[in-house]
Amino acid sequence: MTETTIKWWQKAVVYQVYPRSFQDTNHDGIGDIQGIIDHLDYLKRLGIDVIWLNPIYQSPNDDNGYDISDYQKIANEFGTMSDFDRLLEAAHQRGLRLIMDLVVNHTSDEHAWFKKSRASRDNAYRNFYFWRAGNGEKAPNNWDSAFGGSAWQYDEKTQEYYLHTFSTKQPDLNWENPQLRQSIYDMMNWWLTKGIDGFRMDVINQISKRPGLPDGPVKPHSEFGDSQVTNGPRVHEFLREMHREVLSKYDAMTVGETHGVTPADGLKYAGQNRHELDMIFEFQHLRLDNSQHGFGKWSTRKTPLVGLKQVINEWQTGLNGQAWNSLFWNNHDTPRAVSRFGNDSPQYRERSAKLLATCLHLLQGTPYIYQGEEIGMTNAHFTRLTDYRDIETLNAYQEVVTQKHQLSAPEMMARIEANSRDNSRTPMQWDATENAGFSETTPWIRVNENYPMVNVKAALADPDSVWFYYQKLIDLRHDYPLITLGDFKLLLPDDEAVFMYERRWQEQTWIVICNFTDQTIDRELTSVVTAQARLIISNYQDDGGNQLRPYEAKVYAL
Ligand code: TEU
Ligand code: CA
Repeated sequence: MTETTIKWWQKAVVYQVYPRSFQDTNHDGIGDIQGIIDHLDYLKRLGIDVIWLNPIYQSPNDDNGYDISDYQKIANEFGTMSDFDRLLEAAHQRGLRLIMDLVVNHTSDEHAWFKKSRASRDNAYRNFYFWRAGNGEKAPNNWDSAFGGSAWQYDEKTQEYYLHTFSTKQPDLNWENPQLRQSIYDMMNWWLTKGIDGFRMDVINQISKRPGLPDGPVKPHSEFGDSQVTNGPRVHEFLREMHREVLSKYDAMTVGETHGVTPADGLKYAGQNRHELDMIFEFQHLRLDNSQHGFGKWSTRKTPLVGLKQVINEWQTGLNGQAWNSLFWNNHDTPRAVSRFGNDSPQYRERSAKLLATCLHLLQGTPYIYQGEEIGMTNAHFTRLTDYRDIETLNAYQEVVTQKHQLSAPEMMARIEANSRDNSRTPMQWDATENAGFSETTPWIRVNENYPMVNVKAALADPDSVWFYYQKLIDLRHDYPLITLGDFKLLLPDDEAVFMYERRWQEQTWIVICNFTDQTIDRELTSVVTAQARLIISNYQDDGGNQLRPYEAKVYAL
């Protein structure tokens, strides 16, 4: 790849907006489209190129918009289609692109297709979904749902079960059915013709189910089997068809959300000549702190740095020159990066937030910033279950504590505090006024209590803030092709404290050095960092040489 052949999305920085929690303008406690329009200049000033919106379609909100009842309507609480059109135009006027969430593994059970599907055993929409007879008194197979319990729901009306790999209100679409596929492509063409710039595709590697829907291996601590719906036999065929029927006609970007993939899978989904997707979100780097005792994400372990470096190394080198990485520490399904990988104590919050930003934004790939990350927003640290809203969190508590008595309430609350998706869904902290300037009324979910300290207004008043550091990193990416194109080489792979790597492009070499601990440590750097090396960016005011101070990050051009 050279500077002239690269695509616009390879040079871009994406900012993820979770509309429900971004800015409320009509005083109902819920963020809305007007709230996004009001902050476009803010985003432009930060320097980002693309906005990704979490779902804003009509939805009964069983899973905050990931249960869509009409793909071509905007949810009332967010506004109208003409509000959306104004947003798109206002973004484009500022040179910002806008991509939408595409949720086509499932719909809401309130979608017109499902209502018809469920009405009788022999209707034109029956095969838009998976309907099966029970296995005696039991569900058709042993698959579990991501939100707990069986992935099958019995429906009285026609006395069959339907498949839902997420909540019971999110029936899985049957991609084996060509009519369903065509309906999806029509809808995608409709949005792209409207002028949107691409899609983030929800659980897109789950759309091809294994033929015959066989039982999966039973999971530890569970009566259910793994649904084994990822990377099914026809997924690449479907994606290529989608490319042919839709994506090939536009200059749009696509990023697939793909749990359970390796770099080898990444080459298939996002390989340059594969005609599938432009890039994918992989999750190996977010799985390293999972429970080792069958509780999945519900754990309080810390991510081991050596493992993290290994995973990132595999993706950086494995895709280099053949496919394209997406780079992210957090999103609306994860804890906040600074709380998870850094240190959210008042002493180190800003320093470690900048460290994480440095480490990520100097990698090869397209970086994604999740709203609030640019001011170092932290986990919510809620202590009461009633403060949580997320269906995954609430279901997990019921299952683990109330039904199965696997963990005590305080044990599970600690795990929820560390991992709940609500950690990243608390309202955006704009200023120190009530409700953090998000809303004039009580928000749909509690504001993080640290908003008087951690907010945009305070960040913009401080030239040394996390915010200005992100702005500088984004500028650097736009100015130096090395950041976009350079080869990656991991240095000190076994060092448990320092994440150090090299980027090389043409005649240039840069070195990135990040101390992931709260200790001052000594590393012999003079053999790598030559005397003429120029310091490009650092999160300390001066250069401490071989002394790496707590959470110090620095980048040199050799
Ligand atoms: O997430 C897919 C997914 O697998 C997650 O739900 C995951 O199981 C969980 O968050 C890990 O803790 C996507 C969306 O990003 C998520 O918000 C939706 O709930 C889900 O799909 C269903 O649409
Ligand atoms: Ca509102």
